[in-house]
Amino acid sequence: MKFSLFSLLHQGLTGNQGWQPQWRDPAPKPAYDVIIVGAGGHGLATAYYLAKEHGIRNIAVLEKGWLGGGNTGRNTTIIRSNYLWEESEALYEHSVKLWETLSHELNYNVMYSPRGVMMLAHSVHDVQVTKRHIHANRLAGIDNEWLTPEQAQEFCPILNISRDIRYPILGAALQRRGGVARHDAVAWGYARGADRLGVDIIQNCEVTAIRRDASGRVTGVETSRGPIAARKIGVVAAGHTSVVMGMAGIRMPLESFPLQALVSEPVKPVMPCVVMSNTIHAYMSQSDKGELVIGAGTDQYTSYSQTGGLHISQHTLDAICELFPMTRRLRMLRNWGGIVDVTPDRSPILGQTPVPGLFVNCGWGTGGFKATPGSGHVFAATIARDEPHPIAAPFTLERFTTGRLIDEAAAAAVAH
Ligand code: FAD
Ligand code: PYC
Repeated sequence: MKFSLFSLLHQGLTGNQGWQPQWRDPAPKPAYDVIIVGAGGHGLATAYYLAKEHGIRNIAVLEKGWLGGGNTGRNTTIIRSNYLWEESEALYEHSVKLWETLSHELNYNVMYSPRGVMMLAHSVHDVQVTKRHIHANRLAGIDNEWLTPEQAQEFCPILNISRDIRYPILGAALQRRGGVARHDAVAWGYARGADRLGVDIIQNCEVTAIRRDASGRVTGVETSRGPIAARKIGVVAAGHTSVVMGMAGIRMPLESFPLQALVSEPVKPVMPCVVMSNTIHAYMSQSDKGELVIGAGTDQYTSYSQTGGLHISQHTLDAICELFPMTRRLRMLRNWGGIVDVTPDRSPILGQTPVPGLFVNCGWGTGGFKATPGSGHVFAATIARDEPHPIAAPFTLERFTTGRLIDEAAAAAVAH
């Protein structure tokens, strides 16, 4: 694969939708040890760690579109580990720790910026739930602290803490180690690292069927570029997991929803941190280019449309103008959507499946960008060893039959 450092993909947050850098994809080999379906951050990170930490280098990452053109290139890049349950704390904190050294690991600046993520409380219920998360996090050694409205405004001076607004701010949780990163750099950093270790990344190659032998074990895939054999297959196709897993006869406990975001015209630095409000369906940060990066809740209806309903963005902008009155005169530059696949408990599914040789990594819903390094790291170990990595073990598909769910609806922090 050839590309220049500056010919990064530009989609969603970075604009110029559909523009692609020029390079030559390798021709698919007849057989691979592992095929990863989906060249988003999670698929690329999985391939990178398989090659780097497990010595498996005969890998293909198959992508129906272009590298990082799915949710990885469309998200608002919030990183944090302030989840409620121990299982999730372990998974997301593993990821935050990897973020802290990722630029060095990949020798590529992913622009991880731990500028603090503040989550607002607007009702008594919000205050109770938020404080419960803070206590749980602190017990697990994860930083999270309660701020009064005045302290919240001190941390983010453009925040409106007037008591007269529709949803007054009663306080906030602050995770100082939370922050943002540059999404396309993450995709390209992992792609470049995997490519150097011998991984084939093949774009415009849609997986259309999963092949199995008489015993039921996977033997490869059919693609828009012909059949490709493989001993193991990892499906990492966010938003479309049900479609791909259906090819192996597995019905997934997932629903796909559009999730939207938008950016303003660039302005001088006004927003020093990330602020999220689940209750009024809006969150905001500022990119290094100066654009205010604004996100909404999910659409109410399932859909594979990468646009979403305009009324959702309208509602979000109403909320943003109330929370940050100085934004009222700003123009919006672009909006876009991605398709997120959501599980009943809002936690991901990570691990083996009933089909021998078939692995799945999905269900990150509105919150998988932050998990990219950790998810790839533990999923690679699971594929390589044919047993769940200890951090991934609670997130298997079986929890939907055993009932051992990991309910992170509140920690998702994005309205569903
Ligand atoms: P993707 O990047 O979507 O990669 C999956 C790939 O699979 C795609 O490129 C797709 O083309 C490919 N694929 C699908 N079907 C096939 C097939 N049949 N054959 C071959 N390839 C196939 N998370 C956060 O943590 N913080 C945030 O601030 C945040 N904000 C978000 C804002 C928006 C607007 C959206 C949409 C999502 C947001 N998320 C956020 C969620 C996050 O983006 C995702 O959870 C994460 O990026 C998923 O990464 P992935 O690599 O699994 O998926
Ligand atoms: O999971 O932190 C998150 C998030 C923020 C915006 C979308 N998802």
